[in-house]
Amino acid sequence: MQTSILKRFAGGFTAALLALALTGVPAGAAVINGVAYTFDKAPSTSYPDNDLTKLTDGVRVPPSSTSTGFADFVVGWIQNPADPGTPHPTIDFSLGDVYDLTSVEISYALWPGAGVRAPEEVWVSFSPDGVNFGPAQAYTGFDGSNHPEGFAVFSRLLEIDLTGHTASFVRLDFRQGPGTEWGENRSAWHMLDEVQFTGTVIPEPGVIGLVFGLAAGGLLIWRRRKNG
Ligand SMILES: [Ca+2]
Repeated sequence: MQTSILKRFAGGFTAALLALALTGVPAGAAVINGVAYTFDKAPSTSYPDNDLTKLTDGVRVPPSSTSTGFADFVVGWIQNPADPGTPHPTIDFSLGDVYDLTSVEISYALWPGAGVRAPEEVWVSFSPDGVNFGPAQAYTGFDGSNHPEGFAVFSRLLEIDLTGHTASFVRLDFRQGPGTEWGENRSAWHMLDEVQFTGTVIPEPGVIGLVFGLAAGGLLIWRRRKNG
């Protein structure tokens, strides 16, 4: 009986280690559902997000040779050519719980023929309360080049490693590239169609207490049965 419990425990532990080794993702890390978000600046009325659902509905731009229907999938902010430094959309995501984060996958929409290219970088910062955010870290790696098969509209993914960060709120602050000419990473627009976070929920102290309490209770019953 005792050996069988130990074996089962060792088996579970080995499986968790194996999952970590195979995927690089800690066992228990999963896509975070129910994420809500807000913008600091309203998107263009041509590419709005009135219900605040476009970035979390799991739907991305289907690659197409025409732009028909493109606006249904994307949220877009147009740059002011006279002041190309602004506006940069800043988006605050509320994860709904405290998470040990693994990654964020940003899907950015592209329509190179119409000046919709990639951001230059995104500044990522974290908060426990949605008010006080830590220092932002800049991430690059966006690719604003044309689609290899020549589609007019499509989207690309940038996955950012967030391991080591614990937060309930994450801020993404998009930035445009430097220079004076539009290019692959100097877009007339910032357009996004999906943002997905992955992480492991951190149980609240009350829940941890409950789990330990149940485990202790189980041990007590087992001992009583063994001795009885
Ligand atoms: Ca979407």
